[in-house]
Amino acid sequence: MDKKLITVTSPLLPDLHDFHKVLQEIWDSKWITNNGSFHKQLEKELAAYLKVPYISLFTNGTLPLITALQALRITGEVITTPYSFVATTHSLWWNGIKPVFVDIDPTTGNIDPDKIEAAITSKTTAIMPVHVYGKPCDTKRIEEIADKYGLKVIYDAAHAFGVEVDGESILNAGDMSTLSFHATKVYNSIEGGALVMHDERTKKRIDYLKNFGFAGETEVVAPGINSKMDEMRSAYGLLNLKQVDAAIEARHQVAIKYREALRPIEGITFMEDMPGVRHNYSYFPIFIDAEKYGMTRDELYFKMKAENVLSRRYFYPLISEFTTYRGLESAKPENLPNAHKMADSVICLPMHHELSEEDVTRILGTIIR
Ligand code: T4K
Repeated sequence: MDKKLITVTSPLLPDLHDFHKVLQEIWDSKWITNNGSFHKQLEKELAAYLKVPYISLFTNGTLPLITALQALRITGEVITTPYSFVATTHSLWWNGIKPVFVDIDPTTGNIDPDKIEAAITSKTTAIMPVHVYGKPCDTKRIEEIADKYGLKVIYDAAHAFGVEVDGESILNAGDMSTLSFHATKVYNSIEGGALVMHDERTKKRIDYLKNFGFAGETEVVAPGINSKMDEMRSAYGLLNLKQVDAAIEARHQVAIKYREALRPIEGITFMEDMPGVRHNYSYFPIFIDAEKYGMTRDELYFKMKAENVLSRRYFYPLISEFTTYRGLESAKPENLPNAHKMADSVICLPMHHELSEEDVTRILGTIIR
């Protein structure tokens, strides 16, 4: 008999009975989208939970990236990382902006601040770093560079829900930060996302932009888009917010078990917790040194798959390797050695709140021989 399928993630789901109750309220009110009461309440509760001054909800984590670039009127070239999900760079492409890839720091997987300045040209207007796997970027160094050259900074914080450094939300860094509430994330609203900003004026502008640019019944102040979160997802999101801390703690316990078991294994490395950081354990990447481990990354990946353990090679291939981007000068592999090394050696192990002791033992059993 086939072994139970273990997937890389599993969505955090609200109690169905509780969800029915809120659906009944929505049915009774007949207000199902366009800044309804659940939407307003979720914005309020998320801002408090995430310790951010202002937040705007979106339908996914890609549209806030596109909208932030619009709101800040970013043009020309934007410095970014090739080690992310394609949505990061696609948001630039959709705004007619040229992405300029900069290599990553081999310990965190995030853009290497030491390499940013060399990539700045007269056309550079912004930096778009990613807190990959929820590991905080070196926001201080990035801010110094941005200030020196008069650049905006938009953080793709899709993986960084609830991440804090010395008690402060990582989402407060830069000009704006974006979040994804996709089903595969630590916190989900099925599909969903958000944009975090520092002031009320910017929030107002973003709220116009995600509603076609409408500033009133008959006034359109900007060429906006439609990216409004509906009442069903907002209500679902409110229920999930109540259990996200427990889910993060369950993930933490899985990370502890993985680290303990994998530490002695030759040819396998992983990322440690960073001092002063509240991590969210959104992913658990391991890196395979084929020579020392005695098996390539892909051999291990397919071996796990054959045993019904579905890990993922996030983020392989690099964004710079996709046909849309590979012709760019900055996409040349010789410019991105650390990113290539990480992409070629990574496997993200299953990581979610429902993994049992037995599951973890089975996953580790496919790796430890
Ligand atoms: N920026 C960054 C850095 C991102 O990582 C992402 C998204 C974005 C921006 C854009 O945010 P969104 O517009 O997506 O909100 C997934 C997600 O679709 C994507 O949200 C995510 N990053 C990316 C890293 O991963 P896939 O294609 O790998 O997911 P999929 O469908 O293969 O699912 C993975 C596993 O999760 C499945 O094997 C089983 C489990 N699963 C998945 C779904 C959808 C479930 O158990 N239930 C489900 O409903 O892209």
